[in-house]
Amino acid sequence: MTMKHLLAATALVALAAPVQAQVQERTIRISNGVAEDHPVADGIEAMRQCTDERTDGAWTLNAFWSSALGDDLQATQALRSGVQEMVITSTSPIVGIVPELGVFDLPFLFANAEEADAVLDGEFGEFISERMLDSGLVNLSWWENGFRNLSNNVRPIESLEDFQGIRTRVMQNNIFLDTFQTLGTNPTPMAFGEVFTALETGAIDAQENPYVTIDTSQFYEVQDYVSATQHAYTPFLVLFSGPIFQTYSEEEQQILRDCAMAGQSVQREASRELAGQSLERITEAGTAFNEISEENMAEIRDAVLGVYERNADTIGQDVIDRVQSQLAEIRGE
Ligand code: KDG
Repeated sequence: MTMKHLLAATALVALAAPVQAQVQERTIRISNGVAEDHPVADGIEAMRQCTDERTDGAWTLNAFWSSALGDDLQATQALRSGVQEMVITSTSPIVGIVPELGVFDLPFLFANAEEADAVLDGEFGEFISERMLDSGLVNLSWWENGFRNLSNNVRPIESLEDFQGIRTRVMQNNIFLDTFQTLGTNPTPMAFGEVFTALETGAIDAQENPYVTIDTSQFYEVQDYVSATQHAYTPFLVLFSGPIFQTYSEEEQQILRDCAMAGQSVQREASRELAGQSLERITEAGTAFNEISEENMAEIRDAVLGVYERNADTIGQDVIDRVQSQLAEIRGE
């Protein structure tokens, strides 16, 4: 090789090097409490296809299921200290870290999934994600967990009275604790990974989750009744470790954000499609399902109105006002 060729080759390498350095080999571990057949897996698969394309296969996304890497709270703390990359968790188990997230635990906040999408994908979702940055958490996207419904082994829940005395697992979250105490149940906070066994052994009578989770975590096998209480919509956060995020190049950070959004549409669609099928599977397995009359739902809604006021200081009254004003706008009020 002549000197001229050598210089040309060196210049090429020099030119190529910074580009190369923008995207490095990465292994990203994703912790999930839900099981592998939950629609979150569809979202992760879409995200993986996207990162494969954008990084030319330089990234490996490894998903762990059924709390194999610890419960949601432990996994989220591991993100904050920079020892793990990702967790997909419901907002509720981590309100101790970001109290503003408690806004999504308020009973009957959203009337339907369209409202939830509009709020989460709009100004309010952005505002909450920004608040999370201070806690070392980067929310890449809002995915769907779904409307939550109560299942139990005592009786079908058809009215406010029916909640009385039922030993109910709630998430580790004071707002859920307040809601279910107010409804008259006997609530016990517990991590998601312990719920199946607690139901199976009879340590508790009830739990509350979307149909998709009742199906994919097989709670229906150890529950006699599922009632359409639809009492809360607690979204999924697609969280990335703040300390690790900072070590990624700008291009890599953008890939993460774009690919989590690519996963969002697939995950939400899969979740909505599966909800009906899940309910069918639950009832086919012999678990009785019931809706609640409009009149009785109104009574249940009224009973928990005080939860908003009692938890306003913790969540922040400004945060509650903000979401309610966005909802009023969406509802054309
Ligand atoms: O990891 C799965 C959980 O984040 C989610 O399903 C939480 O809804 C939840 C529950 O009941 O704990």
